[in-house]
Amino acid sequence: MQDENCIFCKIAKGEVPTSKVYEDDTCIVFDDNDPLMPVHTLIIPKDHYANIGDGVPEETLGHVFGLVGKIAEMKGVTEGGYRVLVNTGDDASQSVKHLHVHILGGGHMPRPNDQDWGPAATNAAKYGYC
Ligand code: DGP
Repeated sequence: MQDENCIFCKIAKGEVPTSKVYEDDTCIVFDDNDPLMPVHTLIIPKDHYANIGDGVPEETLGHVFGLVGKIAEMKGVTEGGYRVLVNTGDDASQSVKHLHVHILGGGHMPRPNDQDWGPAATNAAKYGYC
């Protein structure tokens, strides 16, 4: 299951070079090309699913998330801690429509809060958005 126009499918097939961290039959793991943190790595299934809710088999989901700890260890962020993030759909600003799990670490990350979320935030009025 591939989408010929999908950049992550092209990475999975080896058609686009990337800084690969790990690969097995189900997944490929590579560093984000626009890192937000010193460690910013993406785990993707090789098969194309637009997002986490796109009928991904439980076995595949289990495999993807089962890799998180291993990759965090490989990237050296288990001691300091790390953030696992799955943007899903437009409201979450998902930019690549192929399921991917972000692993972010290598420094302190404040909690995202309503102030960062603009007019859609529950306390938008407090910050003068409405
Ligand atoms: P998201 O906003 O959750 O859809 O994150 C997509 C991420 O994918 C974003 O942080 C940048 C990264 N990305 C997009 N295209 C490429 C690429 O061609 N190579 C690599 N390594 N990362 C990419």
